[in-house]
Amino acid sequence: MSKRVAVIGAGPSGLAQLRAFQSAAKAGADIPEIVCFEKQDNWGGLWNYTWRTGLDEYGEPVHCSMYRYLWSNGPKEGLEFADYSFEEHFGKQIASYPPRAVLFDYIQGRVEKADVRKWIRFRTPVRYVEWDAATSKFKVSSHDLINDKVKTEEFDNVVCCSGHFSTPNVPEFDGLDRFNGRVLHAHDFRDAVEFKDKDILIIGTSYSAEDIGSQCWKYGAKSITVSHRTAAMGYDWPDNWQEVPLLTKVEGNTCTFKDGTTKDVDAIILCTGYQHHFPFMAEDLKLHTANRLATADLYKGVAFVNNPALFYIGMQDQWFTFNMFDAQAWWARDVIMGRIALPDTAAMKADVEERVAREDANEDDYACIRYQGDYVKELIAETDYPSFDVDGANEAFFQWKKHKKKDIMTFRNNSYKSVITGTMAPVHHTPWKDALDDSLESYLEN
Ligand code: FAD
Ligand code: NA7
Repeated sequence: MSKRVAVIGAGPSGLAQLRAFQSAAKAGADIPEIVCFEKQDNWGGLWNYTWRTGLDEYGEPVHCSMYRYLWSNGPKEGLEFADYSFEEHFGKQIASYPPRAVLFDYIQGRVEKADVRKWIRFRTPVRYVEWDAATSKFKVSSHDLINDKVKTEEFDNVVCCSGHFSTPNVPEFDGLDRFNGRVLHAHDFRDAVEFKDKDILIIGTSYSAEDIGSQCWKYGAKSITVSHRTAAMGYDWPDNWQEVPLLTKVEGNTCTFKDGTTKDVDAIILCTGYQHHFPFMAEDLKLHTANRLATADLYKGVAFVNNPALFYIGMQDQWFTFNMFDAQAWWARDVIMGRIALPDTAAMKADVEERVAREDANEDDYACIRYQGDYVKELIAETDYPSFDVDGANEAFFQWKKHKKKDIMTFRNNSYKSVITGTMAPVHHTPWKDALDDSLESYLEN
């Protein structure tokens, strides 16, 4: 096949795309030439941890938003690859909420086995992507940072897998510029030990707020105050944890909230989410969407409606992650290889609208989980991605939500059944709150 395909990013989504093409080649298909551009020096995306914040050694924005001691925030049974089980990778079943290093190892195992590292140009950020109507090809400019060389090449397709939890959304609050403590966004949070014995204020109520607060609690923060814009999280928090309305002003170390109450704090952590940010895309190729399950402008959540030679993987808000990226990557592969035909623009736009309306009708998180599970089912039914028990994965998420509601500081001590191998995960040897060593070696001691 004479086609050339550019994949932007070698995180879980980009690696899913590489594995999708490799699996077709292994089955005897003639596949396009694949070039994957990755700005970091290794694969794994957000799971590739660095202590760095701000700019890296080349002056590039640091991609990593993960931190030390991060454990999976959902059960691994909800994300397991259908073509590469945890048991295949580790040689045994492991507990359900692995720390970052363990999941990184698992992600890496599949692509090492597939031998796709040779397709990746590391330390090579994509600088610009534009469509050339005259040739019906993309022009992709990338920067080889090590040799400081920029080059422009032609591609038939582009698959954008650059992630959307790396460029922070940073709101302003009155008085932050005069706060007598540290202000940071979750993107720059690295080590909860820094906040031992401190009073901290967290803004936001989603995953980052819940988990960074829990980390700080686990590693000895004096108190945690969480400020919400819309609604409190409402878990049964430990005694030194309180939920308050939105921050209205900061004077010295004193924070005032919408209900007039105040709290003196040492640090403010803005867990206020991220932006879909594609500075390297020409304006007519740029995805503009909120962080939601039904993204704007993507047919089947993947093909860019305004130019369906371009695909975006993993741009949804996520209950399902690795296995959903796989479903999307297999589907994009099959469009690129001519196995799936796209409808006309009007039909693609109608598909987007229908997904948005259906998401808007979801009444609660349980409906949202089913919605995303149905989406995964829909895509895998159209490709040869190994079918798996998506309802079983939904069930793991339902159990997870119930376990969180029961006790937010012990939910990670539970275990669930693999939907790929059918085996039950062991209970971890140490409860999460007492497990201070998050290394792979320690986790696998079970
Ligand atoms: P990313 O992992 O963000 O990877 C994108 C890649 O693209 C990066 O390697 C980046 O360097 C590269 N890139 C970006 N721009 C360019 C460019 N211009 N040129 C070249 N390369 C580029 N998910 C779970 O399933 N479980 C969890 O417990 C979990 N915890 C999380 C905790 C945090 C703090 C965050 C932020 C996210 C978490 N996630 C979790 C969700 C996470 O989004 C996915 O697990 C996954 O990392 C998304 O993969 P991705 O490949 O789409 O994006
Ligand atoms: P999310 O899930 O996008 O949540 C962002 C949170 O930030 C959410 O609670 C928002 O409140 C809040 N927010 C956003 N802007 C503001 C302002 N201006 N003021 C107050 N609060 C605000 O991001 P996360 O970082 O938690 O999670 C991202 C991923 O990281 C996730 O997939 C995990 O796996 C890990 P709202 O409810 O909109 O009022």
